[in-house]
Amino acid sequence: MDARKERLIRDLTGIFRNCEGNTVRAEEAMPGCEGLVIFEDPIFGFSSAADPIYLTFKREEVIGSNFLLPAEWLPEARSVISFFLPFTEAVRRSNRDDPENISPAWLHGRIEGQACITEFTGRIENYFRDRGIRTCVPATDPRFAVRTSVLPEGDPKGLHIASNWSERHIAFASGLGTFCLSRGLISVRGVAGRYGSVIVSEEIAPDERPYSEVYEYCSRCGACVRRCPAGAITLEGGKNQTKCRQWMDQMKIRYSPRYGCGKCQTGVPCESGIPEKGKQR
Ligand code: B12
Ligand code: SF4
Ligand code: SF4
Repeated sequence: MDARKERLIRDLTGIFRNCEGNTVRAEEAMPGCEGLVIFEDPIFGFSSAADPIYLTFKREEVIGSNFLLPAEWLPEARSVISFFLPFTEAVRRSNRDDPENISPAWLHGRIEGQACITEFTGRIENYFRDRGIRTCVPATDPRFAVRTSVLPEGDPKGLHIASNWSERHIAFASGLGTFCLSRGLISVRGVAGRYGSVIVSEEIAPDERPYSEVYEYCSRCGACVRRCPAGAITLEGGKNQTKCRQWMDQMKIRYSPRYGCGKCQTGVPCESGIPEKGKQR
């Protein structure tokens, strides 16, 4: 890796370590969660804004025509920085045992964890802007939108839910990991965590994608099928969006003002690493 990129990764990691939102504050903490650290250090992946893979995301079977290319978000776009923030062992462990109830730490990971990502991407933007480089964070851009369409009757996926900037697809393009049966993106640090990204006008050497297949890292062990309380995942059909979303709507009522689930991402062989093929948890 070139020295410039190494220094950039060191700087960005340092920026993350200064994010106050990575620790749950007393005034927002659910019982037992005060001082909880949500994420471990990020891992990064880089891609060229002109990578032809981004054009393929406009195909309806991948994301759809609503997907906006990096240059549609930021006309001067040169590179895309994608990152994965693995949940700490404390967050992951908390959601493993109870098959139906979502742990307070996981709920914090969903809500305060996303707020921490917003803080992190905001600080990354300041870092680049101080150096005269233009940036865009689609996740916090007013143009960000999610489109939902009903698939033809009999399609096991139920709905096609597609945002105009899908963090998992960006991470896939940037060499961070591949999709899996439960539809998460498995990185070398597993599936339990969250993704984010920043588009910049600076040229940064892209990373290679160390895979060739969309679902390469998934062992198809079926553990997520057994874990899902909504019966939303099958080995034959993958994840049914309608069932998952309906379950999530119930969780919004049960845990208001928070929500979340992630049973398919904890207590499974892909929780914190690439699963070994042929092994069950
Ligand atoms: C809408 C949404 C939801 C919806 C729909 C989920 C979904 N999978 O689309 C609901 C409410 C159900 C949901 C639930 C959850 N979500 Co959600 N959600 C999103 C959101 C906002 C947009 C998703 C999106 O745009 N999908 C786009 C569609 C097209 O994706 P897709 O259908 O899965 O894509 C398939 C096709 O592209 C196909 N394909 C076909 N041909 C080809 C060719 C190529 C080259 C490729 C690459 C792919 C491909 O492969 C893909 C996988 O099957 C993202 C944030 C973001 N902006 O990205 C978070 C996000 C996906 N959610 C996330 C999480 C963590 C969750 C939950 C665990 C909730 C929680 N925190 O407790 C659950 C997990 C559900 C699950 N098993 O996936 C994380 C995923 C982290 C990870 N490790 O993968 C994200 C990325 C948020 C984040 N910032 O990290 N979510
Ligand atoms: S639990 Fe097994 S089948 Fe499910 S996503 Fe992980 S590796 Fe794939
Ligand atoms: S988030 Fe929950 S309901 Fe949705 S697929 Fe995963 S385990 Fe099932």
